[in-house]
Amino acid sequence: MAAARALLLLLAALGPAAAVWPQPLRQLSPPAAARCPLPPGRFRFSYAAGSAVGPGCAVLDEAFQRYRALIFGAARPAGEARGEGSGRGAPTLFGICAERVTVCGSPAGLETFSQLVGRDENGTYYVNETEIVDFPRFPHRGLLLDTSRHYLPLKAILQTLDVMAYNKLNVFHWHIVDDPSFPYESFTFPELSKQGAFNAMTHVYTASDVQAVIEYARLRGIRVIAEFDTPGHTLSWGPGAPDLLTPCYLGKDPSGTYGPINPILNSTYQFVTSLFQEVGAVFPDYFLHLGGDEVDFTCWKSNPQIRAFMEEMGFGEDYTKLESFYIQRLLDIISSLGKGYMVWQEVFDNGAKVRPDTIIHVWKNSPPYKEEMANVTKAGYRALLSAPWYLNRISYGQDWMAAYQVEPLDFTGSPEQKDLVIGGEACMWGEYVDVTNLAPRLWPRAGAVAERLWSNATVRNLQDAYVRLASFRCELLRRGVQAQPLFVGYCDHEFD
Ligand code: CP6
Repeated sequence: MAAARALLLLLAALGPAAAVWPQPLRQLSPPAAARCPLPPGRFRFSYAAGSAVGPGCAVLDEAFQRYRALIFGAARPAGEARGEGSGRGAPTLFGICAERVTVCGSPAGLETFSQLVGRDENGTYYVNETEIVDFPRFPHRGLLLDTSRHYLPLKAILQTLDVMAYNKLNVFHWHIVDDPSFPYESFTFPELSKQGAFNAMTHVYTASDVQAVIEYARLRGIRVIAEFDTPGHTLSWGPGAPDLLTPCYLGKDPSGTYGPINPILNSTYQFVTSLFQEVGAVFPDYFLHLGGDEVDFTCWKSNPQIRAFMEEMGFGEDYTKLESFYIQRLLDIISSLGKGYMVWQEVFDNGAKVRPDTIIHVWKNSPPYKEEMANVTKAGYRALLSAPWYLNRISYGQDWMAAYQVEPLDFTGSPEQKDLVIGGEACMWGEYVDVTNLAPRLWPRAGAVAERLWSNATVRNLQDAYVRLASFRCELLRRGVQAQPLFVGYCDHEFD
């Protein structure tokens, strides 16, 4: 794994070790660890003397401010709003221990530190002496939100990004549009949201909303990968994009309903070129998610022009060939825009020729996902796992445990194949989720996925995880996140 990506957190902070979620790579606490009080008025974060970054690094400068507020509450003593982290290597004094908290790298280290801070009976903040070296197991630790089945207000997305950062999740997969609604406000094709959003005034993401999400995520060490799923899952695109969708037929006549994107018209490819040109520029991440899942062939089969095209191309009755014909052209368009792509597993299953750096997103259980992971990596592609992590699915009891017990590399394959697994994503599909139940359905269950993707494979003891996750969930409540309970019990701050 690239050294540049290393997250190093060294805490020579001054009792029993606090539990951290997700569990760090190494955490050493001396048997007789000293307890160091943290007086809010005197505490400072600073850059380590040998740190590669220093004051002016917006990601860390701003993280210092946020974590001060998270640890001590928003109120800060007069005159110290500025100057956090202002001196490179300046001694950061807190309390009698006169120790220093030093951070090089990502805001994930600050998150770990914040979880080590406790508060005693007298209200004094403290940390116990402990040394932590930490690094993620997988580089891609994602969360998918679906803003098409239900529109999620900007605030709910930003709060989710906060909680992702608390869990050290680092990829926000924004499944922004789908069949039910098109909330993305396109400047190239404004009609798409004007006619495809639930409400074109109130239920849209404007250019400035999208920028706000991207910047908010960036400051928390999170990448934003947008998904514009085609050729299926596009019904909401139809009203704002004449001739884009396939007209379905009933006998010899159009039925008035529409199917997937029409793959046989040149105008289709002109449209997707322009749309993805825009989307590729708006979302700075190298990767776009192109979807490609669940294409229903019924409408294509009913349409005489499509059938004539199938005949002409020699596709016979195999509509997966037509699907691949579309995907192939789409992938070439995305490549020509200088972007990389992720796709749902059907694109691979149907044999489309994809670029070697393509990421195949495994979501189905037929074939069993372990077989699919083996097949994808055997073919030399990078794999991303979601099949066991559909958090929109709920069941009575402690269902976080099933998500936690998944082992992404538990499939038949060589070490080289295992190296191609870049991580996974928890998915929150939106059919039954809106702003009222998003947070409790996500948290702390997505935390189980976060630890599986961050911590060592050997970290899988359920009793131990239960204790740490229950305490982390109480910390989420303290931070204002409506995270649901794991089981019977209480939190100190549950009514705050
Ligand atoms: N929407 C899109 C969905 C799903 C997928 N793609 C989905 C399928 C099955 C379940 C949950 C979600 N709602 N565009 C599959 C990737 Cl159980």
